[in-house]
Amino acid sequence: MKNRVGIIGAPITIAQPNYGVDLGPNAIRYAGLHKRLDGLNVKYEDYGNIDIKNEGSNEKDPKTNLKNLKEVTSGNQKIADKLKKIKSKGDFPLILGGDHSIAIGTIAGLYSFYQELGVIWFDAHADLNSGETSPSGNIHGMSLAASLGVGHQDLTSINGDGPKVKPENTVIIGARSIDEGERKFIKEHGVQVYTMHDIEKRGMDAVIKEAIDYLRPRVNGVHLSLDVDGIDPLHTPGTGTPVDGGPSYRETFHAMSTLYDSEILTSVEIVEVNPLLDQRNQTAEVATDMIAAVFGEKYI
Ligand code: NNH
Ligand code: MN
Ligand code: MN
Ligand code: MN
Repeated sequence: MKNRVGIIGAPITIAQPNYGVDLGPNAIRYAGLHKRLDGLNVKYEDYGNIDIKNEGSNEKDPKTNLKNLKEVTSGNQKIADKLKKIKSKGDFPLILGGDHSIAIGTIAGLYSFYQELGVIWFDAHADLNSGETSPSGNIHGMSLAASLGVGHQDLTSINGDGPKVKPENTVIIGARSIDEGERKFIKEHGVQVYTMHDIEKRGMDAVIKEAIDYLRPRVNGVHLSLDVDGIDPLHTPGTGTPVDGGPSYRETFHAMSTLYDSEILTSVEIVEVNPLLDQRNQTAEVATDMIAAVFGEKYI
């Protein structure tokens, strides 16, 4: 990584029901993020946390089936603006969530710099719901759809109307909890999805290499959006919607390490670390290990 890394905390919590995910950025810092980057000789600037107001009614709006739309929109607007600022300085963005709705803001901000942005969405979920399909009304389950231009207009028009990323430039890895409407979305829009079935059958090494080879000729930048619930909850229990049967610590570390070697990434975000649901900050520690791997940490 030749550029300086620009670290931003993005503590949105009200796009999902559990409080505490706003503490994720600091939990990752306490787990030793700066030291790890120092150890790798990675230069960075930590811009601290964006000031987010996490106050909403937490009620589903009967018209839209969305919770806290206004507040989630304004928080993501701030994130998009901040992204544009640090990208203009030439920084490599590293965004610490916060719930996964923050991807709407980061990807919208990145769109100003990459019209052919590739996205690697590492997650137990597909986050391809909208008000029409969501079983929960939680916007963190809609962030990839919104970035693809599908969903409420307020969410799809941050930093300009319409899609910020194309379905054919989007790869989901680790999915194992996909809602009915999301299945339809995947079929209709042709998003590339590697479920746990593919990982089990072919191995993480083959899957991550195929994802890299698929994206490389198509895009001019790649954003990694790493939802810690993508990792098996044996390793990352401190997250709001854990799903059993995910990639192990080892498989995930290997995927991150392979992404580093590929030199394909232009931004990284890690989301859904919730220290209030955790044991001794272990989820933030695993998150920090994965960040270290993606910035070049090796076993030897
Ligand atoms: N699919 C469910 C929903 O839309 C759960 C989403 N939860 C997540 N996504 N943590 O990554 O409500
Ligand atoms: Mn997610
Ligand atoms: Mn998830
Ligand atoms: Mn450790």
